[in-house]
Amino acid sequence: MDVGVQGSLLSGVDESVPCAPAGARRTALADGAWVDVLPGWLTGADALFDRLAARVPWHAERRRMYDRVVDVPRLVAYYGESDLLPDRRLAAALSALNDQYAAPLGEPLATAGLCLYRDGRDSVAWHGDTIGRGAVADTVVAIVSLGAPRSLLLRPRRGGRSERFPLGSGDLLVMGGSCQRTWEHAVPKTTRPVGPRISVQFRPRGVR
Ligand SMILES: O=C(O)CCC(=O)C(=O)O
Repeated sequence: MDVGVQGSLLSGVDESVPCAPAGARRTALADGAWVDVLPGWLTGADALFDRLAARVPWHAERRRMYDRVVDVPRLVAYYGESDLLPDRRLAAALSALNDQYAAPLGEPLATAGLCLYRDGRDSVAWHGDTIGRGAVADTVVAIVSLGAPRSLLLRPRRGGRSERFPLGSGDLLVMGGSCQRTWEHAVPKTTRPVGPRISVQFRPRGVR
């Protein structure tokens, strides 16, 4: 028997292969953008969180902000399309997502960006994934959230009210259509005492 499966059965953690997220609920946003949400899509999410927290070569980044260089408030790791993902459940998740989204998108999700938010002081500022296809054409970015709950916010670039999507461990959120070029997303800081969260973002080749 597969040692990993045996281990997960013994520990009572359900690490079954995720199904294509056909039951995700789609919210149509303005300007041709949409968001699919499927709470609790990935079972065994806390066990996966623990493995990724320990195993992934997390690193800090620094960015120029005007005349200063500042720490990016989260740890990151990136797996390109020919890199081995750090856990086979991520490979299974990617495959299940492609069962759902690759055909309408016309290409597979291929890369995985990982962020580790150590606590509520870590965040990602308003942005769209506008490198590559996301700048000029519709695309898909699928996010699996692991660990502590945080909210992902979306706001239209042309102005207007933001939409809040609370994400818990194992939840799936997929941004599609024109979302990357007509809307921006962020995970704001919070003063609430929250534990660490890992976000796994699957994207098509070239989209960042
Ligand atoms: O934390 C998240 O789920 C979003 C991360 C994100 O938007 C990014 O890293 O570009």
